[in-house]
Amino acid sequence: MSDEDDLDLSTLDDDELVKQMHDDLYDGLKEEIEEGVNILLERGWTPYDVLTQALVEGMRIVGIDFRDGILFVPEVLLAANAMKGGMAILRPLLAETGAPKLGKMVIGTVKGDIHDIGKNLVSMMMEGAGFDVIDIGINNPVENYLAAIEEHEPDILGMSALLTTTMPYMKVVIDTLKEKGMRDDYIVLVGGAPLNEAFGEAIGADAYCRDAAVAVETAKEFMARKHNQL
Ligand code: B1M
Repeated sequence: MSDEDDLDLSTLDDDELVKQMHDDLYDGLKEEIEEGVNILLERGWTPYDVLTQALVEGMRIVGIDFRDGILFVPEVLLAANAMKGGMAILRPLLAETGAPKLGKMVIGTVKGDIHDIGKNLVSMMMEGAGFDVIDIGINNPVENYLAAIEEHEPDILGMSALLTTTMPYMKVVIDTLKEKGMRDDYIVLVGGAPLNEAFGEAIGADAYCRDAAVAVETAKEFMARKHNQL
C-alpha cells in the first residue's frame, strides 16, 4: 500500500483537498473523488463550486496532458469515470432548486462523437435552473434528434461536439431542420470545446455556448424573448 492510499482526505484543508482531488481525478480514482466531493459539501461548499473548482478544473488538467501525449485514452477514460462519480453526487443537488419550469430542452452529442461529460454538465445545470432536459446521449445521427424533438416537443435543441471532425455534423442537423421547414420551431444552442461563436453563426445555430453556465443564461434569454413574442 502506498502512502497515497493511506491519505485521509478529511485531514486536508480545502485548498489541499481540491489539489488532491485534481490529482485523484488525474489518476482516475473514482472512490476518492466521491469522498472528496462529499467532504467539500459537508464543509458547506455549494455544489456548483465543487463542480467547477474540483471536478471541471481537474478535467482541464487531464485535457492538457492528453493533448500533449502524456496521458492516453485508457487513463482519460478512468479520469472521466471518476468525474462522473463526482457528478452523480452533485446532480440531484443541482437539480433541487425547486425553480418553476422554464422550458424544455433535448440535448445530445452528435454522430461520431462519444464525449459526454460537457453535455452531462450542461444537462445538470439546465435542470438545476428549472428546465426539463431530455438527454439523448452520444453519437446521435440526425434521425435521433428528429425523433426526440417529435416525441418531446422541446423549446430548445442542444448539440454538443468535442472533435473538429464531428462539429460539422451540427450543420447537417440544422440543415435537415431547415429542409423540413422546422428550423424556426426551435432554439438551437450548440457547444463544445472546439467551437466558437463564428462557427455557431456560420452553421445557423441561434447561439454558441462557451460553458454550462452560459448555456443556462442563453437558454433563459431566448425563452424570455420567445414568451415576449407569444
Ligand atoms: Co477526447 N479528445 N478523444 N476523449 N477528450 C479531446 C476533445 C481533445 C481536445 C484532446 C486533445 O487532444 N487535446 C481531442 C480532440 C482534438 C480535435 O478534435 N481537435 C480528443 C481526441 C483526439 C479524442 C480521440 C480521437 C482520441 C483517440 O481515440 N485517439 C477519441 C475520440 C472518440 C470519439 O468521440 N469518437 C477521444 C476519446 C476520449 C475519451 C473516451 C477517452 C474521453 C471521453 C469520455 C467521456 O466523455 N465520457 C475523452 C476526454 C475526456 C477528452 C478531454 C480530455 C476532456 C473533455 C471533457 O470532458 N472536458 C478533451 C480535452 C479538452 O477538451 N481539452 C478531449 C470537460 C468538460 C466539462 O468540458 O466537454 O468542453 P467540455 O464541455 C464544456 C463546454 O465545452 C460546454 O459546456 C461544458 C461545461 O462547461 N459544452 C456545451 C459542451 N457541450 C455543450 C453543449 C451545449 C452547450 C455547451 O449545448 C447547448
